[in-house]
Amino acid sequence: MGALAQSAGATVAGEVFQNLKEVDPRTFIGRGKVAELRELARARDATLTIFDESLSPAQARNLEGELKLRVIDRTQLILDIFAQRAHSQAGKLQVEVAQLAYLQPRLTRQWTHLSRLSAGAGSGGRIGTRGPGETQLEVDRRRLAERLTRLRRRLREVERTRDIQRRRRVAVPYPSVALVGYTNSGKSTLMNTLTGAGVEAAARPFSTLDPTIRRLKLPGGMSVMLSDTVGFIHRLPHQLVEAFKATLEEVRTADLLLHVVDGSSPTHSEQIEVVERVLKEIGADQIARITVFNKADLADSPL
Ligand SMILES: Nc1nc2c(ncn2[C@@H]2O[C@H](COP(=O)(O)OP(=O)(O)OP(=O)(O)O)[C@@H](O)[C@H]2O)c(=O)[nH]1
Ligand SMILES: [Mg+2]
Repeated sequence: MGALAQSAGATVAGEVFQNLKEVDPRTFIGRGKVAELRELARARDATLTIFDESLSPAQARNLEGELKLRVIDRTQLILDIFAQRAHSQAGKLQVEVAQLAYLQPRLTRQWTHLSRLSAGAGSGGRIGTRGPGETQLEVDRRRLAERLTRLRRRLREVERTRDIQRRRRVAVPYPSVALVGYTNSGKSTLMNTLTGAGVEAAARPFSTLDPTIRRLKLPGGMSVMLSDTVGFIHRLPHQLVEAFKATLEEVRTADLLLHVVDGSSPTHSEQIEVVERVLKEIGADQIARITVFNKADLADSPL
């Protein structure tokens, strides 16, 4: 989690953990933890709180009130990283759709919350709470819905274009092989080593967002089309999976998957499970798969 926050550009001032038997519906963490967090944040001059969980809109609002700090959750953090990394037009489009889809229910509830407040207040209290403020939220909500519709339409066009390109490739009788795996496992490095594609590879999560496809001639003489795409992560926001459908289509339609595993990661078994879950979610779990244990040079014991 700290690594994820750092890769988004944050400096980690401190971390607080809590084992929860039961989630506090109001603030997610317990009352005592909220106080502890507030003290720590103050002592370390923190300017942002990131929760490694999904917060409901109300919980985020209540926490911001009590901590007097901006609060974001795991989904927002991942969306933010994706937004920073998106370069291509399609990539940016996909991220914005995911961001707006995340924001939509939050705007709605905030709006109902405010409208309830103003309706319940006495006539004096209503001054200034009616009219522009409320209308603005309605306007925001409508604009957001319109923009989301427009962007989803454009995204469908991207999907269509990629589909046409894919059909063209299918017409060329090369089997397709897709690299899949947890983020930062080394997919792009392998792609570059095998094909010299020159894809950016970096020691941070989600370096790759856009698919790259290259022809690869196997030692036996047969050629395949090798594709490198976005990596997966534990609890990948479903808004992202939905928005990245066009990108993940490369995986879904592959003849063979190379599942690249970071063999040096102490959590590689969990990462394998995460990847298998996402593959199932996108309907790619029936495709033949070869597991590639990577970073063997860093692993303590041979795998
Ligand atoms: N030591 C070692 N490092 C490796 C190996 N393969 C990749 N790396 C490093 O691991 C980091 C991540 O590699 P990438 O190829 O960008 O990983 P990726 O799976 O494409 O990651 P995303 O696109 O961000 O999901 C980079 O710093 C690579 O240099 C390896 O076999 N050994
Ligand atoms: Mg990559």
